[in-house]
Amino acid sequence: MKKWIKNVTVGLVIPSLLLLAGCAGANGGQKNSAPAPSQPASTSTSPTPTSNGIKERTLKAGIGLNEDHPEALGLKKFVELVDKSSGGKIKVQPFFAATLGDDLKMTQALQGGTQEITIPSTSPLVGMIKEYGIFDFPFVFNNEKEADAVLDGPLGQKLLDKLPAQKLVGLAYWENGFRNLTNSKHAVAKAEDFQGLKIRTMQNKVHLEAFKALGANPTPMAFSEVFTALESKTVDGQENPLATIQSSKFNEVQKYLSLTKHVYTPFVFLMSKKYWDQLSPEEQKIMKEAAVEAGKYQRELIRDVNKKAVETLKASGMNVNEVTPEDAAKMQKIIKPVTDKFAKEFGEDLVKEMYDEVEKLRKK
Ligand code: KDG
Repeated sequence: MKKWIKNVTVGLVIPSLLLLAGCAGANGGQKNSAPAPSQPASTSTSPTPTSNGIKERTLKAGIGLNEDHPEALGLKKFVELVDKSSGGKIKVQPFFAATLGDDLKMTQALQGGTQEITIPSTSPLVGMIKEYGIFDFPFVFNNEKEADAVLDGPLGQKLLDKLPAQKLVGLAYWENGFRNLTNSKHAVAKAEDFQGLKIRTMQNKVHLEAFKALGANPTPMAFSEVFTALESKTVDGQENPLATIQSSKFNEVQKYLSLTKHVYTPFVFLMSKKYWDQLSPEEQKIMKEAAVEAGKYQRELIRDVNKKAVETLKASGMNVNEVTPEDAAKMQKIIKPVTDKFAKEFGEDLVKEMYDEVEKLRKK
């Protein structure tokens, strides 16, 4: 090869390889990569392009939970990381406690391009991406490790890959966690104890039908309305992870906490696809890396909070009860016709893949 051709080839190939390596590295330990970085759209409203592909930008990120919840602290970490790796050029403004709207409203704002980031539970997204409903099946995971392995593995990625068709980009899974029941009437330890209880559920048909099968009277409602509904006794109870029960002060309006751990809910870190497509590959890498990194921090934090929460909630006057594995198995049996029905709707192969993966993990 003539020397000048060789030099040009090396000059072109090496930077491209470095860029590709950088993007692959952007996935961190998680395999849930975002779609391939795309070129910035010419319509970008953001000013001052710089030589390293990072523009000055301001983004809005909203969540439904309070500012002291680990999800909020994870979001604050994301803000810091993005600020640092963009050299102070990209500013993310965080909004807590549903000030920008509930999970559904914010996700729709992302689709419309009027908000850039939200981190909802996967459950309210089921109307858009039905397959996310598999994570609403009760008693699938025994612990957080199993959930991490499935979410950060091929199945979690398969579901993230469905988001761009809905004008969304998923950058990482964070943890909402195992949900537990609270109510103002009585302790719930057995399947029969659900009978007649008016329970607020997320806006999700698996949750709705599962609680109906148990004999409860479920009402779907946005999270931001739950405290008032409990306080005014419009509903008797609700179900959420311990960190949320504590942060949202449900203990002030609920006497009984039953450690049902009936389902594990993931959070999914979403960005508006409209906005993502305006970002340079360097900016996309910054976002992806920060979402994954902040997610690792958030998972650790929430697990720590959950460990201490039972004692704190007890000390605040809540009556706390456990549910035996035998009683949990009875509840699961009652709900089985519901999950069988939804498995057909969401994809039996996908459901099988989830259970097979969990089985494999348990054999390790
Ligand atoms: O910010 C996330 C919350 O809005 C949310 O998803 C809470 O699990 C939740 C629920 O019960 O609605």
